[in-house]
Amino acid sequence: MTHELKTGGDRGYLRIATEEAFATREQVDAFLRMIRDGTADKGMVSLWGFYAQSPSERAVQIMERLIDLGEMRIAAMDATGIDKAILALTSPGVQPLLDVAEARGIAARANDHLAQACAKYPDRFIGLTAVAPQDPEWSAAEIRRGANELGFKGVQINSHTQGRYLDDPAFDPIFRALVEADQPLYIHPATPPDAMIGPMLEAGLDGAVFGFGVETGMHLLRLITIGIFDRYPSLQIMVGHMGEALPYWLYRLDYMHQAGVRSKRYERMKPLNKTIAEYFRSNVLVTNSGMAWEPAVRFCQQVMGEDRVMYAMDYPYQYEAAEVRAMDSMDLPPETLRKFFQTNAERWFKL
Ligand code: 1DF
Ligand code: MN
Repeated sequence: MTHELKTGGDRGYLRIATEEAFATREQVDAFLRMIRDGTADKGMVSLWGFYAQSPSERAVQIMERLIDLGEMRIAAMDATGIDKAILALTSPGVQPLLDVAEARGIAARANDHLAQACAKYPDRFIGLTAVAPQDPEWSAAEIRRGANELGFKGVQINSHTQGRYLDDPAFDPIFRALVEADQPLYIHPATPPDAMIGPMLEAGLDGAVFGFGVETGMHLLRLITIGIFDRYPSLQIMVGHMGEALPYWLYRLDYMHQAGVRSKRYERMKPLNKTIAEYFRSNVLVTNSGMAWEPAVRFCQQVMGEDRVMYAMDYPYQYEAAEVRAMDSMDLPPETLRKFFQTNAERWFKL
């Protein structure tokens, strides 16, 4: 597994990486200010207290790579054979900001900045719209601006917003705008809110190692069980990290969910039009960000269908040439590999 990594499709497919992060200086400065003035939640202190302040090689290199949307990133993509990157403002976006006007401003300027980079490298960069869910109506308008004026191909929300989840009816304008624009929502992880993070934090398990996935998987389950896809049957929701473990749980989720519905144990748990597993085959898309692991890729393809599993690198957090080679070398038919790396992303992001 030491083949050369080239862009241009020498292996029969382009590589489109679908969960790639950038940051803006003012975003990180806002995080740092919140860490210093005591308004940051525990997760931000843990995550951005590390990346924005640690002198470790990992933190310093990731900060430098996050801020760059120019030649350094293009060179990194060239070196690992990544033809196109689908870029989004890094987690948690502007969602923890308490000053809503500041949150809107930083998100809008990040969107403008990303649009400029996409215009400069139109064959390499594709943008996702950043929003400030603290203001759902503004976010809906920004989704329309992203789709209609900036050329963006979807929207990224970094899980909870100050402990609030998207199944709260207050966020409905965001879903209406998504469906109207016919664009997918990528629910990217964030550190768990203070109400959830305690036992994870004390064990060092709050971040990408585990807490991210648990919290984001729960977020998607909250949306499914409230009936989001019955309300919006055309909506497509993407999650990374091989579905944040939910595909592996589907049998038990459906069994226990149906048992809960029948027994009327919870007021909130209502009958749905489909099983949870069926929604995974009609409305959920997964990427393999952070999970360059053939058994997990094949399992998700088997459970969800091979049209619903896409490649992601998660640059700069997991910039590993060996992982690209491992995914190239999966024991899959050429057409399935092409769907994984290229054509599923083209289809679902409408590239
Ligand atoms: C990390 C990983 C950070 C991912 C991220 O955004 C992120 C990390 C702040 O390793 O701390 O997007 N990730 O998706 O795996
Ligand atoms: Mn990520």
